[in-house]
Amino acid sequence: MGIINKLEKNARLDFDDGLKLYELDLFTLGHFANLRRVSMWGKKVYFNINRHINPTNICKDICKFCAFSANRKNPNSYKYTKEEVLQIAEDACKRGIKEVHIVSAHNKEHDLYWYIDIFKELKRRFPNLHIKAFTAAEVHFLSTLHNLSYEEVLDKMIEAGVDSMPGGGAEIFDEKIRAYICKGKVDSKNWLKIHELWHKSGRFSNATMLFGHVEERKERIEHMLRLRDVQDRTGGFNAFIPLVYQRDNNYLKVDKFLGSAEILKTIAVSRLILDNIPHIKAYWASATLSLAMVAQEFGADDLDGTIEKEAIQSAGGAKSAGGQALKDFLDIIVTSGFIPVERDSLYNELRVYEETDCGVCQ
Ligand code: V47
Repeated sequence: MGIINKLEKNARLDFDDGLKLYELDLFTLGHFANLRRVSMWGKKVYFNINRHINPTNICKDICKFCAFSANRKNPNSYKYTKEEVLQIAEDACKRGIKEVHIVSAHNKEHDLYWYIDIFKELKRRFPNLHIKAFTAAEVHFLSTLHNLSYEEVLDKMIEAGVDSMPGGGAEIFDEKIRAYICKGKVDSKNWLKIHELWHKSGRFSNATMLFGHVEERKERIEHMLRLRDVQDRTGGFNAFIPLVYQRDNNYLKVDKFLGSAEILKTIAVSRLILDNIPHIKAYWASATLSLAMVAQEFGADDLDGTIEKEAIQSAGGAKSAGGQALKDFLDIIVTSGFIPVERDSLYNELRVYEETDCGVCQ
């Protein structure tokens, strides 16, 4: 069956189909991805009101693509105290944030019990605050540090009040590329295993893919297919987040850099291949807000959140350090012909905005 035929029949796509999708012209591909997106979410664009907290940038690993961790290119190392993390969260809660997204560098001075104290205290003070914490790479690091199984680390996270896991640390699953860009980090099998175990405990997580560096289309497709396999078994991934590689201040030498068309194609391909993951997030901090908004016509249905302070993409050159004002989300969503929907971390709808709620319409 030809690729267009398969798309028209909503047939499940395989690896070769993924390559063929990329060969389609941007608008044909976008048309099919948008049909799929509209059939699932209509004209809704999801976002949440959240705060990112990165307690330290002192890392035992040196991922070549990472500009956030302290190294020769980023001499500004930092390490928050527990009280500082709690204070940041408390201030953010006063401003109405509903989720803290806590991820960190791999630093043995901030061990599992250091974080557990923070999670427990956060839940004590703010029982309704959603704690999204620890990438699978951190779970792997902490399990090695304490000689605990993954299950034991995950159980301790649950006991301390962690609600969901973010999708970071996935990078690109291809092991040859991993060995080159992030040697020493959790391998792809274990990244997937940790999420599968988390899902089996009845909880949800997200999955990222870092693209636009040394990988090729075939590795992106393989990455998506491996996620789809896990999702067939667990149903625990809420969102797929293709992260656009930021090129500044790191050790990865990349001559070519991706144009918008390839970014949009990758988002569209992910919508079509990942037929079992409900949401595709065009992460504004890595794609820019305007391209993330265009991506809503190419399969994405989510922008991520207001973030308040963004440290990872911005270290690599993105203009995301100060987060995003809610008003800007609302205005750009409405002027693009979509409906802004504030969601919680698990995609329950909290508020569907009417045009008259938004500054642009007043
Ligand atoms: O895992 C590091 C990536 C990720 C660079 O789950 C880079 O909802 C681009 O995972 N260029 C952390 N990306 C961010 C992340 C995330 C973000 C938003 C929402 C969610 C979610 C997860 O950032 C890391 C790594 O893959 N990263 N360096 C860079 N130069």
